Amino acid sequence: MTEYQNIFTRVQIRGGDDLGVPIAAGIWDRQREVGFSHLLGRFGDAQIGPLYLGSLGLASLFCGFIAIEIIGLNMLASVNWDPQEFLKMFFWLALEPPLPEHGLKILPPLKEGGWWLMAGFFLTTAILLWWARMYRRARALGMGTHVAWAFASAIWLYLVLGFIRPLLMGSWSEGVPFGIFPHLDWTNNFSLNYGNLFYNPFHMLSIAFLYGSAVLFAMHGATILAVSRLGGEREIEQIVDRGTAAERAALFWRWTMGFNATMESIHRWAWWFAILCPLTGGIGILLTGTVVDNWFEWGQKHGLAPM
Ligand code: 07D
Ligand code: 07D
Repeated sequence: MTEYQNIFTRVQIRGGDDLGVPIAAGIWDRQREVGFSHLLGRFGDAQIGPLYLGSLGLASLFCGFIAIEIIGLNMLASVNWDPQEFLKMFFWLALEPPLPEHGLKILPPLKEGGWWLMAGFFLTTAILLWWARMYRRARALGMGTHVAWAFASAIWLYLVLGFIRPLLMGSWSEGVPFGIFPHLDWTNNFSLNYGNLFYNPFHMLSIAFLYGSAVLFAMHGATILAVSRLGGEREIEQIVDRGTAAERAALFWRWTMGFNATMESIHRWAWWFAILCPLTGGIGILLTGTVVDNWFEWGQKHGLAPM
C-alpha cells in the first residue's frame, strides 16, 4: 500500500486495508476493521484503525474520566451549578490544592483540598497507565521504547510540580491548581515568590531546549519537505546511498552552516532536545524553595545578577 502524503500532495493514494505487521500475540483482536477519511488524509495517513485499546488503555481512560469529572463538577459547584455561568467562566474556574494548614494530610476536608488530592490521584494514575500502555505497545511491535521515555520526561516535570516538590516542602498547598488561567497565575506567582525564575539556570536550560526543539523541528521539517520531490522522506533507504535527496539535503547544510546532521542523528538531536526541556525544568523546580529561596539573590551571589 502506498502510504506517503505531504502538504504538496494533492492526490490521495488508496491501497487496500493495511492491518500492520503480523504479530504472534494477536494484538489486533479487538479491532480488525479499518476506515478511510479524505480529510485526515490531507494531514496524515487517510487510514483510520486498527485501534487497540487493551486493559491498560481502558483503565487509563477510566481514571482520566474520574479526574475530569471531579475537576469539572467542582468547577460547576463553584458557580452554583449554573451551566451558563460555567461556560462563560470556564477559563477562570479552578480546583485549588489543599490549604496550607493541612500540610501533607492524605484526606483534608473535601472542600479544602480533598477533591484536588483525589483528582490528582486519578489524573496521575491515568497518566502512568497511559505510559505503561505506550511502553507495552512499542514492545509488542518490536519497536524501541523511545516514545515512552520521551513521555516519561514530561511526566517527570508533572510529578515534580504536583507531587515530589510538595512532598519535599511538606505541604500539598505547594501544588498547581487545576484550571486554565489559575495554573498560569500559579506559574507567575511561583516566579515572583522565589525571586524571579529567570535567574534559575535550569529554567534557562529548559528554555534553551524548548527554543532549540522549535528550531530543530523547523530545520528538519523544512529540509525533508524541500527534498521530498526527490524522495527525501524515504530516509532509511537514503541513509547509505549516494546521489540521493538525503545527500543533497546534507550538502545544503554543509554549504550554509558548515556542518550537517545525518538522516539518523537528526532524530537523536530532536529527541534529546525535547527530552531535556522538561528534564532540566523539573530539576529547576525541584531546587526552588528546597535548596534556593530566591533566585535573584542566588544570581547576585554567583555573578548572574547585578548587586
Ligand atoms: C499542543 C499537545 C496537545 C495538548 C493540549 C493540552 C488539557 C487541560 C483541563 C480545564 C503543548 C490539553 C489540555 C488536558 C484541560 C482542565 C482542568 C501540547 C500540545 C492542547 N499545562 N501552561 C497551556 C497543561 C503547566 C503554562 C495550554 C497541562 C505548568 C503557560 C493547556 C499541564 C506550567 C501556558 C495547558 C500543564 C504551565 C500554558 C496549552 C500538566 C509550567 C500557556 C498547552 C498536566 C510548565 C498555555 C491558557 C499546550 C495557555 C498553556 C495544559 C502544566 C505553564 C491548557 C495538561 C504548571 C505559561 N497549558 N503549565 O499546547 O494557553 O501544550 O494557557 O502539567 O500560555 Mg500549562
Ligand atoms: C507541563 C509537562 C507535564 C505534561 C504532561 C502531559 C495530559 C492530557 C490531553 C492531548 C511543558 C499531561 C497530559 C494531562 C493531554 C490530550 C487530549 C511540559 C509539561 C505530563 N518561561 N516557568 C518553563 C519560558 C517565565 C515558570 C518551561 C519562557 C516567567 C514556572 C519552559 C519564558 C515566569 C515554570 C519555560 C518564561 C515563569 C516554568 C516548561 C519567557 C512566569 C515551570 C517546559 C520568554 C511569569 C517550568 C524550570 C515544558 C519549568 C517552566 C519557558 C518565563 C515561571 C522552558 C520561554 C519568568 C513556575 N518555562 N516563566 O516542557 O520547568 O513545559 O521551569 O518569558 O514549572 Mg517559564
